Amino acid sequence: MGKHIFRAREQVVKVRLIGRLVVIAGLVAAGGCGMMGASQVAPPSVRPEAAAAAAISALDANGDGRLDEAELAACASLAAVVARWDADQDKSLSQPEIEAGLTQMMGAGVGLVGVSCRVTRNGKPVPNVEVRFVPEDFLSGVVKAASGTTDADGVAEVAIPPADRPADQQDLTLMQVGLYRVEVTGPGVSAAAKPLGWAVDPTDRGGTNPRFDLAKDGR
Ligand SMILES: [Ca+2]
Ligand SMILES: [Ca+2]
Repeated sequence: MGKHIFRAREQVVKVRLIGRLVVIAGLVAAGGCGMMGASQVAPPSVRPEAAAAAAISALDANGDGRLDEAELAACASLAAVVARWDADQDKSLSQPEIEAGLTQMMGAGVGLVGVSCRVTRNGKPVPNVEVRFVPEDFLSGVVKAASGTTDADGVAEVAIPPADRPADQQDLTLMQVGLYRVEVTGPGVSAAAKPLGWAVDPTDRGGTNPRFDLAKDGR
């Protein structure tokens, strides 16, 4: 637990330094580092045990109780966290591993996060496309969808609708912690392309800002 808190706090410091993390709730309890946000927004009320069970139920095609590489191909956000969540290193995610990962992710106490999503094709920015982050089905109803449009640099600030943001944060682009499939739509992007995926996870040392290159899978 102490390690998880340390990692979360380290990430928080890192994110704050680049001005991306705006609201922190629950860190008083988790890390004792004091009130850091103007208002408190709780993490989404995800129940890790139920969400992990729902993920296995939906994705475990061969019924062995865990999600292997082939099964994870249907869920890009879980595929993106295998390296960190696969505790027994069998290249599969079991229900307890998913539950533990979600518990850690939500346990960081972060309500809303600023996420910059960069879209490129062969390394070049793709402007004017919409990136839509849709919560995975096993988190739907709890985690809200978020979206943004890429600028000339191919960067979209991804946010939930203003109506879902606190009154004092209407001018900030923020979204919730969670696992998302990412739909990229716009001129020149194949509508039939398989969704990408991303975990908005404040405990990920790699950060919360994804980068997608559309050429990688032939989009
Ligand atoms: Ca399986
Ligand atoms: Ca495993």
